[in-house]
Amino acid sequence: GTKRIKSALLSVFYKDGLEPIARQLHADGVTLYSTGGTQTFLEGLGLPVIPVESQTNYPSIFGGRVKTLHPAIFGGILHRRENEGDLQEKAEHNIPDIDMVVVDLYPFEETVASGASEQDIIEKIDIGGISLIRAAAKNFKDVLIVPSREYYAETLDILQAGNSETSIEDRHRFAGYAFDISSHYDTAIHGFFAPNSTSYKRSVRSGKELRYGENPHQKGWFHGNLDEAFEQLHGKELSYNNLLDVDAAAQLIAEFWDQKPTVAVIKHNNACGLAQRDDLPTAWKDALAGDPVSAFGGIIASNKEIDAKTAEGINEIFCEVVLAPGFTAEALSILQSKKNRIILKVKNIQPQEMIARTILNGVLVQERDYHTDSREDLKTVTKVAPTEAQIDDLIFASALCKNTKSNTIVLAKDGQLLASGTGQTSRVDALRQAIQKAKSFNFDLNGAVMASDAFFPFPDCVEIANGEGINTVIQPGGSIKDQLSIDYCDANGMSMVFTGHRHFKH
Ligand code: 93A
Repeated sequence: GTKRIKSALLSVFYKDGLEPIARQLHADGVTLYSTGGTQTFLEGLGLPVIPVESQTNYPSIFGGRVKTLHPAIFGGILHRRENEGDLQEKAEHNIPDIDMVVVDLYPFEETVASGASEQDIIEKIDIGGISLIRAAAKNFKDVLIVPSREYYAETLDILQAGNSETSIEDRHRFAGYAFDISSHYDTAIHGFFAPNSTSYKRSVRSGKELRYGENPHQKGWFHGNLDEAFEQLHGKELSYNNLLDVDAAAQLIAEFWDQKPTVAVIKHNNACGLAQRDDLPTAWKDALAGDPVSAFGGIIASNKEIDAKTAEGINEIFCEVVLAPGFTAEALSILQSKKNRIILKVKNIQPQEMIARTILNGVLVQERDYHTDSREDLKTVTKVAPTEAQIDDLIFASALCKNTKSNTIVLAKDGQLLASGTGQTSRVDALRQAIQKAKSFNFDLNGAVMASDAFFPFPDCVEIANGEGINTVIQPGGSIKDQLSIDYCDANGMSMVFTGHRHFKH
């Protein structure tokens, strides 16, 4: 529960920002312990400080390489406050209480980046500080660890709000920060010593082993935990490719989560069917109609509880995974008739904020594309404006574009995906693929809308679209030749809106 800090050890490399924390602790009657430089700094502020040496009965030795590394200090942090034996030993060995540790590590990465000599870099490998961080974090039940000056602001808020009282939630959260700092620090040191080492592979392999990777001759692992996202109600273990498709399906259906009944069919990470209807069985039927050939072996995602009628429809085809916020008892028993079919009940779709993928010898990281185009984003650039019904289709198609591999063109009408071009090397190819596909399933493209994940560099796409009776277009805009596409639309009675947001997905 809640604990009042009685004593704190402050040992920081950069002293800036420490003053308000030290003053607050002092005002709350907290005893301050400290190492050499930090002690001098605090004394300069007129605050009373006890040097760690007076607790260890040892001087700082070897040029500061050993200053806090002593049982009196680590015992003060690590003893279990509720353990009789620990308390007895603590008294026997005259070990002080240390309820809070503030560390700011030797700046290892900064020293490497400055081009310093190897010897200077080695001296900046913090040993005592990293140990203090790990010890205090391990004992978060009783100790608050502030592992870097990055966390001073949050620390000060907590101290001020509670007069140096902390909650178990605070201490647990800060322990998380601590291991984030310590693992990052050690990774940086490791990177300096062994830039091309294989331990990255070793840590990658510590994940959950899958049957295989993308192909049977490749091994595969999964890192993470899907329990927060789904409850698996039935079926075999998710494979590497299933996991990729489930990710794509979950993210796509999340775009329509609070809307009317929507069903998506995913194949190789792209939607091959998507429909929004007043009832779920019809949404399923019209999603399947988008491409009944590709749907074979696909992943089906629904934004509403699956009922018996929908389940019967799904049962007519072979599909690997069905995911939905729920299943009626009858629907579940229908879907379970296929032994291997994976049935996932969605608990909470919360994709990672950061997207990482490996390239060559490195890792690329980016923020997720959280922007879903809405009415407020749309700017009509043509003389003719889209109708309300067309705007609904434009937004629907644009959300699909965002979740489809680039280059992509999505053709939709009346809340139904007619066809898309996926992952093509040119936008014109994507459009041609979509048109050809829509026609092969007997869709009439007259009055359909066209969405593009990125701008049109030339007016060719609007020209081709017009030839098929597609008369409404959504795209980000931003090409130097935008005006050519706009002029063509105006000359042919087409409407076009710009969103201002590109949605590449490579
Ligand atoms: O050289 S160390 O690894 N040996 C230690 O025992 C030790 N204890 C704390 N460095 C150690 N520290 C680090 O000293 C802290 O992480 C902090 O960066 C720095 C604070 O030293 P001072 O208070 O003397 O400026």
